[in-house]
Amino acid sequence: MSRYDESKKIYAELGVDTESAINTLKNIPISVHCWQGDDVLGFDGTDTLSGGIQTTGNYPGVAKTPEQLMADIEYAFKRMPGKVRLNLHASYAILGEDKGKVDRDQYTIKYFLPWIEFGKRIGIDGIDFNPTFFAHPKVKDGLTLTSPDEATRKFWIEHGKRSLEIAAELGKAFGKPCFVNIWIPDGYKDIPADRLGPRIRLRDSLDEILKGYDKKWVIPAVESKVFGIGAESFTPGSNEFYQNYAATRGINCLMDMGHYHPTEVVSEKISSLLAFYDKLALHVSRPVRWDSDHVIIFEDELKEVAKEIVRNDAIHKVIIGLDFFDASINRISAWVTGQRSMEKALLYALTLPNAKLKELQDKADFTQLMYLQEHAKMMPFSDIWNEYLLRCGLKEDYYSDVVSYENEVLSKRK
Ligand code: RNT
Ligand code: ZN
Repeated sequence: MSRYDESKKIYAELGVDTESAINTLKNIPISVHCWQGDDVLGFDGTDTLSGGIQTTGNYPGVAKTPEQLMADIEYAFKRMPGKVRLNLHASYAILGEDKGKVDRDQYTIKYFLPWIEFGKRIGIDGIDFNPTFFAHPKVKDGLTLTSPDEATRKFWIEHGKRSLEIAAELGKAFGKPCFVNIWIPDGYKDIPADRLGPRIRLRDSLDEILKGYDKKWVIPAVESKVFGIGAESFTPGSNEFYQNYAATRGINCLMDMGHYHPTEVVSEKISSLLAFYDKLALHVSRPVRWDSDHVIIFEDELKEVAKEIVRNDAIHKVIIGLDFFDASINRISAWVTGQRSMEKALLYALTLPNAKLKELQDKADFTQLMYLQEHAKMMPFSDIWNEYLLRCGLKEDYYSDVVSYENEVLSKRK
């Protein structure tokens, strides 16, 4: 009997069907961000990241052209189990001869057609999209949609509109709605004199952007944040602001795991939103002491997030997007490690005796609840994980491939 067959029996004794766990996981889409591959720089002009976010490290082999990034994505995605989508930022526009002639307020689907072609060729589930409100000369005094300067606001509103138009085309191209996340870097380093003004401008700018978007093909969300580097004292797009905005406008909230106070956790927030929204979105990330966007690993908070998605029957309600960027290690490895960690966490949650645990809570049998939760941690989970990889045509070792790609491709880049 194989290790999997034996473990399957051990799980069955606990009331867990590993076959159904594996089959469910295969169909949960994970939106994988393109920006791990090039340290969030994009192709539309900038060579330095700004907007309060930062990559650290200078591991060799960073992708510098669309061709390189596509090659890296293809290599990484081939080693990711399950259903994968590609998450693009507007700054990844492939402008060709229009470079330097068109700005972000004029982008159209034309500049993303190579991405559609690429996505279809490598067989992904679809493309998600983000307007890029950072790392651009038109960010004035650190502000975009909240700027008191009308021309600045107008430019970024137009960029938001163009992004929703592009998203609709991306949705149509893959026959599945395109998820669009709006995050702006706006904020103040020191104590502001006016907190309401920026928030009113943000509300009104968003209303403009969202006027008449294609509801069939676009799923918009807003991402809050507590602070950014250089914008420590005030963030107009706070949690309260966006939760109220999304609720009153019929759109969605996106929660990034690095965007709350250090003792707050996103796993604790998911159910509160599920009580009021049909959908919610996540940026799965790993903050270490601050919003550091470390590569996600198979640790407790990630497991807790996965449990919330699985236990609350929210697999079709929670849009899972990854958001981390580490420039200090091999970027292909960072991508695959992160995506596999998300998959592991979901499989882990799917193989817990969830119904039994809930029953114990409802019966107030907290002694047995603690016992069973601890017992579950000792189950032969790795056998189920290996079987899942096998059925996806993969193996646990992706490191050897990472090393050969580094030797053959990455190390030859200048
Ligand atoms: C920044 C936000 C945002 C970005 C990406 C690149 O703090 O998390 O989501 O990381 O859009
Ligand atoms: Zn994020």
